[in-house]
Amino acid sequence: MNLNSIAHKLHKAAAQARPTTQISSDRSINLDESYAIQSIVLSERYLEGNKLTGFKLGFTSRAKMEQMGVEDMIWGRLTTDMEYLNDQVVHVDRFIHPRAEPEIAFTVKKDIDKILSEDDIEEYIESYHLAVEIIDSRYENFKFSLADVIADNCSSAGYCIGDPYPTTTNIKNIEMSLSIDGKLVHSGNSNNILGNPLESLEAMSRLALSHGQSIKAGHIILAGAATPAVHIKGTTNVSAQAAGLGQVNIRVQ
Ligand code: OOG
Ligand code: MG
Repeated sequence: MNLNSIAHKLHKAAAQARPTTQISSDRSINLDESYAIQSIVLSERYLEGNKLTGFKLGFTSRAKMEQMGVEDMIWGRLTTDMEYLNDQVVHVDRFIHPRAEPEIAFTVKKDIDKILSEDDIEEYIESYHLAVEIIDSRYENFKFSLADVIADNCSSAGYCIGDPYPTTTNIKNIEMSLSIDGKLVHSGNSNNILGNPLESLEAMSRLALSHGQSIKAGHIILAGAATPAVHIKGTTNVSAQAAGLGQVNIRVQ
């Protein structure tokens, strides 16, 4: 199978909410090929009228690496069809085996033209948010290699961003948690994300620059989860909390 047909197979699996086999079970691919497949998958989404809304990092915490059995950071793209508002209903039938995780998100203020450090935040970042990310691997049993998951746009499926908080808000060393139907299921510290969640801005700007991908004003960046993800089929309410960043809810149907 060439890269186009692999991308098409992944796009179809997402569109039809039917799992597919791992690429690595048919042939070996390197990470450059995986990112090339991801770009083609995204072109198919754009052709259907969806627009790029931002970016996500994955496997920025040990908790996530260990849950999924991988060892490196990855990045993917977010699109308009993945957006949910706080308290919005999420119809899980559009997904295969969705999971949710609490995240920190950033809204970009100014087109990013360099690798960001903490000193650049005021100039380039508009606001901080708590978020819930919905991930949905297009592979059977949510099993993949690093190359597989990159090609699959890092399992990106949905995201819900909470209220904006100014960049003077402290987001280092804060507790983040995820509750399902009112019961706490996971909690973790924001510093589990790369030692401090602001580091994700450095990582995302560096990765985007090295792949020739521009990050523009208005884009969202998801920093990666500080806790493992939880299955959400059959639940009714998913909420994330983080000290100082409020709460984000999705209603699952
Ligand atoms: C890949 C996506 C990882 C995160 O926050 O670490 C991710 C997956 O676990 O399927 O979104
Ligand atoms: Mg995530």
